Amino acid sequence: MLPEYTFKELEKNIQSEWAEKKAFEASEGSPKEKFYALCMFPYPSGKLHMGHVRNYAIGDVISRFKRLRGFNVMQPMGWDAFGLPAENAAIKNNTAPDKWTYANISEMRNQLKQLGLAVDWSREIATCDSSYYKWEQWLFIQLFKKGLVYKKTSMVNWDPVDKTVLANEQVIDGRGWRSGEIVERKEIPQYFMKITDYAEDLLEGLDELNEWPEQVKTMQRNWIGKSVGCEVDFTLSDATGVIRVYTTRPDTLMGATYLAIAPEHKISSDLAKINTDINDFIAECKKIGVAEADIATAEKKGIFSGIYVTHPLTGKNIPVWIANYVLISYGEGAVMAVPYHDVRDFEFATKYNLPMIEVIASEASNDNEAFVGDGILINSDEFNGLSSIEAKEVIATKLESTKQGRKKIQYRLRDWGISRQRFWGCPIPMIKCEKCGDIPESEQNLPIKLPSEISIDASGSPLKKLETFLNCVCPLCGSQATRETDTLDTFFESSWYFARYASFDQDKQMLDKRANYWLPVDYYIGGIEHAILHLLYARFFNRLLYDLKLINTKEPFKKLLTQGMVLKDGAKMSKSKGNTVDPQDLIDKYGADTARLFIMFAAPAEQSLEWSDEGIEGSHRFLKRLWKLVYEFIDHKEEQETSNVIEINQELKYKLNATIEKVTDDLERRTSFNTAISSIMELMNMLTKTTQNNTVGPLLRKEVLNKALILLSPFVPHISKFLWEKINLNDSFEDQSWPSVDSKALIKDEVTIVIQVNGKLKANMIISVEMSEEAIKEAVVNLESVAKLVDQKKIKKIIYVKNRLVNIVI
Ligand code: ANZ
Ligand code: ZN
Repeated sequence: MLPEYTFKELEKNIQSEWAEKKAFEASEGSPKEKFYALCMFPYPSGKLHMGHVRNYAIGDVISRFKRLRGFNVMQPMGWDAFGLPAENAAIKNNTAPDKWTYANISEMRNQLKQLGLAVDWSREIATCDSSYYKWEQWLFIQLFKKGLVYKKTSMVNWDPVDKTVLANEQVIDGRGWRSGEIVERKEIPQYFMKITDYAEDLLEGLDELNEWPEQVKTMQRNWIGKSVGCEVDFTLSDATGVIRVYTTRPDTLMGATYLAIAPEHKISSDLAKINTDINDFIAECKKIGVAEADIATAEKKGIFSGIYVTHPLTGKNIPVWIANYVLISYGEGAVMAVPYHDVRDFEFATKYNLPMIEVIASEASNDNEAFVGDGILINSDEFNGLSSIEAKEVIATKLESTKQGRKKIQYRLRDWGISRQRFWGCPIPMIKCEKCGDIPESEQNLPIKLPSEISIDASGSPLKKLETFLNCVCPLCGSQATRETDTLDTFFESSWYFARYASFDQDKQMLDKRANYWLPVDYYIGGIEHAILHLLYARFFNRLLYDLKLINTKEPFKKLLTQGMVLKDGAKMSKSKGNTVDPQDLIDKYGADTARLFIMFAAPAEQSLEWSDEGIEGSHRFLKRLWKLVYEFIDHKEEQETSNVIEINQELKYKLNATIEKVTDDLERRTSFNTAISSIMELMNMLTKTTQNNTVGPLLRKEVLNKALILLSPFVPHISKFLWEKINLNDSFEDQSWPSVDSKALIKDEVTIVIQVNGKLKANMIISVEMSEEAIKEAVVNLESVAKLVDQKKIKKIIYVKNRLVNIVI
């Protein structure tokens, strides 16, 4: 009798067994090669969503596959637990952010466990735990001492009603999310990390990441934005100083007819003090906002500054304009304008009637638009006739020799502002002393703990009012001092958690030698939305840790997979669209194995996945058929084992081994999970058929079932283990390894060849691979269907392509 597939009870029992056996705890002492599989850790919002399920299902398939392949696998899990949503929820529900967060963590942990992930839960970390953030406070201090963390003033969003700083996400259409009031800009001192020191290394490192998607590497390259050019000094005509510009086109220097400087340039602000027109113009520019995209699309506007500079090569005077299209934050905040060859300068010069000189000859050039390409220099005196490439070199060298310029490499990447004026984050371990200034807390006082169970309201961080937190003693002079109340950007925590999993219980130092054993992460899986910031910061931190000699590899993630989105009715599944499917409902109704199978089968991992109820049903049906197939075998096992059906079905044996080969390649090299699953499904179909028409013996039947269950187990671990152990009563599934291919079985004894007459297909014939060419040709011409068509005497020649075709030419 066929027992029911009671997935709920079955999955629960198996999960308890894994927990009892500590089946997935990783150790460093194994003689096996290590494999570190990691999924981006979740923010504990309280409930798992389908995107999480997809992410963790993929990671789990990879880690289980690698375990079966004989690797010493570590797959850890933790919580990216600081951040704004906890603060907002705390304000809304009148609770403390830590309570809210820890309650969510325990709920989500339960849900994750129901998915049956092969996770080493003993290594779980939560970034809001002081045993974790103690070490980033320690790191902050080391970096501060090395000058890699520094303080400068910078702009924030200020809500004038709630009197608090707002995060960018809290500014909606220019207004505060709670007050609805127009947000103001305010300059306050903040801490920055010198990621720009690592720009070149972060760029070069990308070339070695050959297991990363090209798309992600391109996004990182663009973000770093390297440009090779030259800075040029233009002397003020009253000789009181210079204006330095950055250009990537020194070859066009003879075409520079004016300079354009940013409204925020020092010279602009100095002039604003004595000239009201300039002052008004600058005030107007500030309204556009500081986003580069806004500046690029805004109408070009400017005002003549009244001052002139001397052209370094011609000695002529050229005017200086203040222009809204020049960014203060890039290069020198000043541009040498070459209207004939630059789109923005052309638009500006046309509007304000400024002169243009054509200096790069081209057939394509005309007077209605800028010609921005390379070419041969004209109107450039001694440089005439040089190509742009030559002229870049020659002019730069000339400027260097007269000390009026120098070659320079420029990056778009800016230093990373890490201060947040929020409560629910890692306290910045700095102290403000009236005598000594900003100094780091002494290391033995770490961690600086965030006070717990503090309720918060909308009026900003409660740390500013908490005497017990604020008051401290200056570690340098011993006088009364106050603590920094800003906390760290939560990207700080997620930039090194992958290393901490290896040294999760180390309380004497940040990382120990176990980090060197496990790092780099061999396989990292997460959403494409983290392609730039998280992955760049993590690569940056990894280099900082490398330079502090805490780890000995530079890159954190060897292979990267960015999974696609989960869609429903063509739109991204999201709370705001109200089209979510709750993973919990799915698990309750069909079990984790069905959910995992559907998610892995419905689409290639990197593409978006369209939700489908029929797809879920289909996956569930497949598991029920598998269940039946195994029980039918078990029920008749004894009679089969004593029967004398001994025929070996060559075709099934071939299919089994071809499937093993395909699934292995799909998982190992192609990262193609859905095709792996469909080939196992085909194998199961063939087994069903051969069983029904009684053309498979018991030994092969058992072999196919056993091996297919192992192939399926990374996807559907519960049912696979359960059924496998039903077949092999005295063995444990956890001791099994991935099946290897019997290459002999992949040599087909018989092949089908096609038969052509004058190149046209006429028939098929099955031949034994051992038949000689002569014998095949003879058999073909004697074939009834061929004999009807061809008079043997008229045959001119017979062409034979081995194991493929016979072509009769008449
Ligand atoms: C003269 C010139 C002539 C330029 C020409 C271009 C074409 P990338 O490649 O992105 O690095 N530039 C420099 N600083 C700027 C700033 N703060 N705001 C706006 N534009 C600025 O861009 C470098 C080019 O952008 C520089 O080369 C400069 O214009 C402009 F036919 O200098 B060029
Ligand atoms: Zn002091």
